[in-house]
Amino acid sequence: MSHGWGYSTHDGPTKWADNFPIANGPRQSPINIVPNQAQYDSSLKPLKLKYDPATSKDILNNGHSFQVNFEDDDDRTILTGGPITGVYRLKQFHFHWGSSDDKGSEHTINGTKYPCELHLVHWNTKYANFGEAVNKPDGLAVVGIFLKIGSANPRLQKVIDAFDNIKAKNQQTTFSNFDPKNLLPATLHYWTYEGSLTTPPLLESVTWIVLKDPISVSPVQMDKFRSLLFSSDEESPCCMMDNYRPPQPLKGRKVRSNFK
Ligand code: E5Z
Ligand code: ZN
Repeated sequence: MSHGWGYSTHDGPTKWADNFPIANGPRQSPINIVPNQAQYDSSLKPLKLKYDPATSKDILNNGHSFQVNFEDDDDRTILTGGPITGVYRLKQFHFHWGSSDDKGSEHTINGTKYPCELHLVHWNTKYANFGEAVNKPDGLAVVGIFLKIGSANPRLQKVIDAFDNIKAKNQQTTFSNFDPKNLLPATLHYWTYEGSLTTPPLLESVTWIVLKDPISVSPVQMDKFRSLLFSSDEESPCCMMDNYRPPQPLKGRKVRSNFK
């Protein structure tokens, strides 16, 4: 793995520790969640998401996934409550998915994978900016949402319709007036634990908030995710899929839930 990292045999998750030794650290993500071993915690607050669609900025193929970026220079789009203290601003959201609909999520439930997982990435405003927060133990809060195969999700269509313009690595286009609140399931029951980024540099800075209820996505919509490319326009085309890290050892951490 001489340059960068990816999801192939030569540069994938089993190789990441060569360049990022924290890959074997005490609080790595994702994990397998065993609901029967999670502890209900009545002191956990409801999640509060205050999202302003005017803060959505652009959509980018970063060569590992695609992400929608948000203006994060004020408190228009924030996460509070849940397991966190203070105010966390939304920086971006992105997805992880498989080469077929029987795999693709990062977190698993009792060893079972969903076809796709959405990550809403927020940073703690006790730090000056995302870059300052990203390596702090309480720096980030990521809300993870599973996607399950079902009817086509009209709330994903605007994202999918942008794929024509970001097919290859490093392509970017404006993405305005999108409300990520529309991507949340109806109920916000969650599991929470202390973890890490699931991609290099695998920093142990994430309070994970994994929602119990999935949102829907159709097989045709999932196929459109797989039409994106890992590769740049200068390289031979390589479809973006299986861009997930497998579950990592729990190492004595506790998983809590806000529901029984
Ligand atoms: N999949 S995820 O939600 O866990 C996630 C969320 C955000 C990132 C990665 C995965 C992310 N990556 C870039 C990290 C970064 O933001 O900017 N790091 C820069 C500082 C650094 C090496 C420190 N680089 N050491
Ligand atoms: Zn992610």
